[in-house]
Amino acid sequence: MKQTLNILQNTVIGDIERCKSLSDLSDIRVSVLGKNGQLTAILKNVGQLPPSERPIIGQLANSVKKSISEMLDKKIRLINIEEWNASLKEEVTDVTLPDKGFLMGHRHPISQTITRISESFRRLGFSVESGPEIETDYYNFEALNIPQDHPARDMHDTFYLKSGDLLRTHTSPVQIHVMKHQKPPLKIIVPGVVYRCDADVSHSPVFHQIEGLYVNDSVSMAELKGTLEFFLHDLFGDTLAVRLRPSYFPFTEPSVEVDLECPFCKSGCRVCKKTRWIEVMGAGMVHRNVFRSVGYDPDLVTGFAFGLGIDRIAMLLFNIPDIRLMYENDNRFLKQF
Ligand code: 2NM
Repeated sequence: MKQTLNILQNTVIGDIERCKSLSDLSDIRVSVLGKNGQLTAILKNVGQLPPSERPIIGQLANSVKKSISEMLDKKIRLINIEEWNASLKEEVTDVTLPDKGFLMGHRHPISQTITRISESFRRLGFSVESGPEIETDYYNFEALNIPQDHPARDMHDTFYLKSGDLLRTHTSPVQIHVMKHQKPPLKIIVPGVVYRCDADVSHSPVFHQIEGLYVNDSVSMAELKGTLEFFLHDLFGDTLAVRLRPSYFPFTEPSVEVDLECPFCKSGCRVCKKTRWIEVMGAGMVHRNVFRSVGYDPDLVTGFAFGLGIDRIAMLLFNIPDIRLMYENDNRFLKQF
């Protein structure tokens, strides 16, 4: 019996040493130490031995069991480490492989246009201001010399809120806020989003405006023309002519429409419809009533103001055919700019 145990121990230890996988090790454990295993059978039969041999064989069998079990555990740890090392070797990253590329964000053409226009006016000493998009009737209309039943209110297609407030239809209410809080001289531009209930190829219910305001003593129409000419030449190139035509706005008197010589025109131009001129902005000398509503004395201060649609300028600068493209946020569109 002693010999059987020694032979068993030696063969099993040899088997374990030669073993290459965890599943083979598991097979060995079952066939030796399992319920019907070889060593288990021997241990079961110790009771049948003559009483003098029982303790010796019993002890030997138990120590063989212990050493086989320890061998198995040791080998399992070894194989685990080997497998881990092999997988590490396999998973090594080849840093010389080309990358998959990554998607870049793009500044929206409207943001780019706002930056360019603001930079241009900053060079003339204008500072950039902003204000709320939800306004009262007073700031959006009343203070701008547009009384309750004025026909200009119809042109504005206003979105009204349940509260009685409204979504600003232009950024001029910001100029009212600024004038109410600061004394002249004042030189500001206000870029921002505005809302009108209107939508087609050239109108979006949400669009962008920049309005400008210069208030001082003895501001002249000539300064207005010089300022706008500088700005338009800066943006579109200084070979293009600028002309003013008489117009009407409730908040300015006199008022003008500003045209720029068509930058695209050679012949048969779609942009200017063969007129050679594109209407780019509105402007004028600030109305005395506007100064009165902000508490300025219209006999002491003068000023000019102007406004332009950023979306239209962006469409001209980047050659965009439909205003709605700019509000869909389709990356195929955005990444072109
Ligand atoms: C325009 C055209 C002309 C304008 C007037 C004012 C204010 F607040 F000073 F009265 N802000 N903006 C103005 C003047 C806006 O947009 C076409």
